[in-house]
Amino acid sequence: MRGVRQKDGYALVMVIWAVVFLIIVSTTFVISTRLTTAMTRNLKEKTISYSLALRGYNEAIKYLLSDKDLGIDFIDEKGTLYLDTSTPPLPKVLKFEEGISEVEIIPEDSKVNLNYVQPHVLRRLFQNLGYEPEKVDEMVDSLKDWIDPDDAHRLNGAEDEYYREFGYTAKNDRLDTVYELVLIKGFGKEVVYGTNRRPPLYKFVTTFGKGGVNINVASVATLKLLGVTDTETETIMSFRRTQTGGMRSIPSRLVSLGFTKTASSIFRINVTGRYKDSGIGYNIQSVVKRTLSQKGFEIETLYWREDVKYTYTQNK
Ligand SMILES: [Ca+2]
Ligand SMILES: [Ca+2]
Repeated sequence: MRGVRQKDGYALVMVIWAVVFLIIVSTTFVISTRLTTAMTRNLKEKTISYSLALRGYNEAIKYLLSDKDLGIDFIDEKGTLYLDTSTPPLPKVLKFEEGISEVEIIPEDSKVNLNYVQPHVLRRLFQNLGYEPEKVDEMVDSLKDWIDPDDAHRLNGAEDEYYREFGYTAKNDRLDTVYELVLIKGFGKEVVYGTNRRPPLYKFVTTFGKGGVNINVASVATLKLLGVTDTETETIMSFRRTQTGGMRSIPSRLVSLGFTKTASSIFRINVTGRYKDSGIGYNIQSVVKRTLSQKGFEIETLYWREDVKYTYTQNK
């Protein structure tokens, strides 16, 4: 009798273990099914958002190619880009059946070119951003030393012997991105990204293209930072509002402040595709160079970056 009972007990334990095992397996199955469903949904939303971003990007390129006036590109008070006076601007939000594409086109020569700027223009920019004269000297000299090929530092600049302490050397070449500034003596994160007291430098400078600023696409803030007076700014803005769509020739006083162009060739395209209200945005940042060839315009991609942005998570 005792042997039989032991046998029963053993069977019972086995049954309990089997039940526990089944519960574990089925729960895991439910959880993983839920996860897979969520992942599949995310993937679908991500893919459609990506295609919406690409469609927005293509519209931006098509828009740049539709320019009828090569002598001029201008922005209005709100920062909207116009290629000429007859072509309407590209809408900021393009609507498609599956969702939207938010498109922003920024001429890179609306900003000061760190690689080609004249020292006196750079000096004025730093002064008007509110930096003390000694700091301005340090920033201007250090940037020039960072770029120039030699190893002899300027009075307030820095070369390898200064940077070695931090584990790197001077670049001795042009900057590829504005964020590189944080490596240079006198700059650092506070200058590049701004503080409560000062605006971020990166918004007013670029590393793309060559030469000076386009007088017709510079923002009011940039005009002011480069030393343009309020009266001059009013004149510049009134040109943009009239039939001419900006200045065709630049007064010498404004040329001396760093404004040397009336049309643009390098554009930053910032697009975000959004599948309905999924909360997933696919962002593409690109910089393109537009040149005129015998066949018409040519577009060259200088920079390309993609990011998926999850703005919120919501179970549906
Ligand atoms: Ca144009
Ligand atoms: Ca150097």
